[in-house]
Amino acid sequence: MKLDIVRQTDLTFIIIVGISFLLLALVSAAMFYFIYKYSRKRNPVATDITGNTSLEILWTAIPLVLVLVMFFFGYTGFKKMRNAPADAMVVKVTGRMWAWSYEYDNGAKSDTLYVPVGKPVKLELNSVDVNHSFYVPAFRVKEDVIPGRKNYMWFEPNEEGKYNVECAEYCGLSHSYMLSLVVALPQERFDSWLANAKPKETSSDSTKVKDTLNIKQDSLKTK
Ligand SMILES: [Cu+2]
Repeated sequence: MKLDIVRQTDLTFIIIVGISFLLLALVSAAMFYFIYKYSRKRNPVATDITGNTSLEILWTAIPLVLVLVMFFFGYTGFKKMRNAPADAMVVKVTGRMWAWSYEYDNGAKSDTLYVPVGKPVKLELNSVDVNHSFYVPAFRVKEDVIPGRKNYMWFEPNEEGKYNVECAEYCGLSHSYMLSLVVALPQERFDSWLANAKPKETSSDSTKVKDTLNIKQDSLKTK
């Protein structure tokens, strides 16, 4: 089953793209019709066209309704995305060049985000260096992660599985490697994972990679 926010985001997208295509078709059809009707061959002397009040009203009213429809879907979806349920589980997310790390309320740390299925999760987003953007395409959520500024997002996975996390804000040399995973587990399996998870730094491998990259970055700076 699709998540509420996923359904609403996709619907909003389809409505806006649908309206755009409809307008493209109408404008193109009118253009070709006028090219035909008012070509020099059929209409050698330019026709003097003056205002048309009912047309003016029509092409003001219809776009107004269309814009209000788009605003309605956009705003109701946005409001849902910005209002995390009060009982959400809070996880602190830290973005750095070039990895994500997660900290749970018992102090456990990981570089994969483990969450229980069927429970809202609120992520508190923070960056220690430059601007990043936390993006989980499967849940249709994306938020800027800015140093010195608190930001948040929430979602509620309703199916067990692995979901990609990407950085959606170009943040330096290895931006494209700034990938991670959301792993949604059944509640009991999540509980036992959390109970066994130790407060530790992200895995030594990724630290090693980061160190090499930092050296490269530093040597670039000195040039
Ligand atoms: Cu980034």
